[in-house]
Amino acid sequence: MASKKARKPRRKAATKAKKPAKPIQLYYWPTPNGHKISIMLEELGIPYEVHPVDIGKGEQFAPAFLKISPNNRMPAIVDPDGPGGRPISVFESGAILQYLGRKFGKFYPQAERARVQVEEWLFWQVGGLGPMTGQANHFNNYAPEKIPYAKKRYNDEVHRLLGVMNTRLSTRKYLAGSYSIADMACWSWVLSAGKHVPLVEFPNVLAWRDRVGARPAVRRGKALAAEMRRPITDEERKHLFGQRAR
Ligand SMILES: N[C@@H](CCC(=O)N[C@@H](CS)C(=O)NCC(=O)O)C(=O)O
Repeated sequence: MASKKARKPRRKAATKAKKPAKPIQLYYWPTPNGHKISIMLEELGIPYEVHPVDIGKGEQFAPAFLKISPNNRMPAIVDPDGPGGRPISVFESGAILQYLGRKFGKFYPQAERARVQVEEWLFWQVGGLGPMTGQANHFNNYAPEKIPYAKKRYNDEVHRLLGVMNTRLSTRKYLAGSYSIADMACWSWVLSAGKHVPLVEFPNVLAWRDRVGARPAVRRGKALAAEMRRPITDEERKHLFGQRAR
């Protein structure tokens, strides 16, 4: 379970959006899925408290965390000041980004045409770039057996997805026109994808990676609790791999 010691809320730049009375509670570990939300919170400039969920130690299975995130995955949030002034918990990074975007009216446009574009690229990340890069990472780095077919299948798919993104970014600076939650969702995953596929083949993606990565909030979001990351031990593999229904 996440540490009982929540970190102090971080000071944020002023924003015109309405500020919550109470900090958002972020259940987090420094991985690409976690970064999506730490980046968004930094971009919003709102106070939040971090509860580390050490997935190597199996803290994602703690009953108290499962009440918030029944899929035993981080990230998750609790907004103590949810709809009707009552707390609300949200799991799944895409749903969290949409919730925060709606609540604070930033990085998630209301106009339907613009919103649809953001959602297309957000779901493209959640259903494609993230899982496929995750599988490439698994078969390239963690699978106990070396399976050339699996490596090729997922490396190829990551390559294909980066090609799609490269074409999209040939006519615009950001995935959905203006900088949005779709860019935040994809950014850390593109860093990860670059470990499996040479990004130099995708110059528009590279330029976008650097453009987004130059944003101070993105840097802060990526750096959040980075010191907690460590190589996975054999004991930790048991928590992370081979999970079945309990
Ligand atoms: N679809 C989920 C995926 C989240 C996810 O896979 N989180 C990983 C870390 S990047 C996790 O919590 N893993 C714990 C586990 O495998 O038990 C989301 O987008 O929030």
